[in-house]
Amino acid sequence: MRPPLDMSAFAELPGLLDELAGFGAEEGGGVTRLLYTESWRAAQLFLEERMRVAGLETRFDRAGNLYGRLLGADSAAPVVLTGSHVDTVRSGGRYDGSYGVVAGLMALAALKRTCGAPLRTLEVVSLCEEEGSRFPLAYWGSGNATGVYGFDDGEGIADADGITLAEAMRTAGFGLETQTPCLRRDIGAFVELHIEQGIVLERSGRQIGLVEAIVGQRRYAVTLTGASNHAGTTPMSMRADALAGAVEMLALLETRAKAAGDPLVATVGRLETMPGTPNVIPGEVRFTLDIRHDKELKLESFCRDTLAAFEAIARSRGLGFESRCWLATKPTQMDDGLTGLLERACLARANSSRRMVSGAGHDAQLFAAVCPAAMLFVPSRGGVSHSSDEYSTPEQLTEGAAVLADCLYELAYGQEWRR
Ligand code: HGY
Ligand code: MN
Ligand code: MN
Repeated sequence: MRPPLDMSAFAELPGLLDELAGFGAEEGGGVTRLLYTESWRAAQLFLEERMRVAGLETRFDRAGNLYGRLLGADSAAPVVLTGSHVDTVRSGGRYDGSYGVVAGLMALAALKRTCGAPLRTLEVVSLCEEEGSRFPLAYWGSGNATGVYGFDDGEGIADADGITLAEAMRTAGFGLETQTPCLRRDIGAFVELHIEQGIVLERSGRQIGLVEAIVGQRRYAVTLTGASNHAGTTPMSMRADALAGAVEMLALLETRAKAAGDPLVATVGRLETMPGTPNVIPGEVRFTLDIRHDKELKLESFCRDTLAAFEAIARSRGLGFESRCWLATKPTQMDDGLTGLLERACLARANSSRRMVSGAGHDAQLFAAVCPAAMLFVPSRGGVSHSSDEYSTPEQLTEGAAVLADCLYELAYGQEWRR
């Protein structure tokens, strides 16, 4: 496998990521770029301009997914797609998602400059709402592209301020009948480059992670209903304290998750108490659950038994209990053939690599249902992500981009179609 590009093709990559991080940048160094907000829209327009300057054909689909295309000689052949997302978690880092979009953009630009038009069309995509950090739904962009979501699925979904996804989409200039439909039936392969967001590569001293599988995950919205009452005059024996119930549940969740052992993880990322006043017993508590495992049956049984235990706690305290699952993705295998191609690209560049499971969810999970999909990782310093401390070195970022470009070259310029 002859690498078509040398590393100098990606020299600008770290700088471009820093520029992109300017959209939604916060004082403390984090980035908050939520779907359909002004900073998200500005980031997409910035990328569209960079794609256009690189000589790619650009287009948005109706959801706001941004594509850059390098048309292939055989326009009927399946499209080779790379990309990721530029929406972030609140106060997130500058590499999660953005790295795969910018590296993909630079790989297509460099392949165009160096190798001309490909045999098969090559595209890079910046997908919408991978995180699910503004709306209670994740993978909105890749879900629309792969048919998991229909366009009306955005109705009735609202953010914390009560703005619906459909309204926000229209405010950002998308969601119009006249715009390009989202569903793609022409994708032959999807390869996503991403930071690892974990500590495995750093601990094992490897440069590239070859993802064999991505964990399954369930996300829930839980509501506990008790009775708001006076903090001074209500005896402890007469309370229906929703927060005390939540505290007991969260302690049990941690005990159960530790007892289940790795790779099961369970997280309560958000908890709100109402009315949230120091001298009022909380009458209502809402919290989120994020539970993951790489085995579907174990994930299913842990969620089922944990929610049953929560209901028992609620009953014992005279609390109302309601849980709604708003995200359920199954553990997903990546394509062996594509992963082997990535492995050979690492060997050709003498990059050390290792196969691994991803504890983070990714858009590649959605594409894997409709075409061969693969992922490669570069190390995250200290395994930190979803934080302003998220960091990968310029060498790590450019090494990953070069291996991605090698793989895209084989798939789009190679004589025979590799699966
Ligand atoms: O939460 C995740 O797994 C990913 O960062 N969306
Ligand atoms: Mn993320
Ligand atoms: Mn991500």
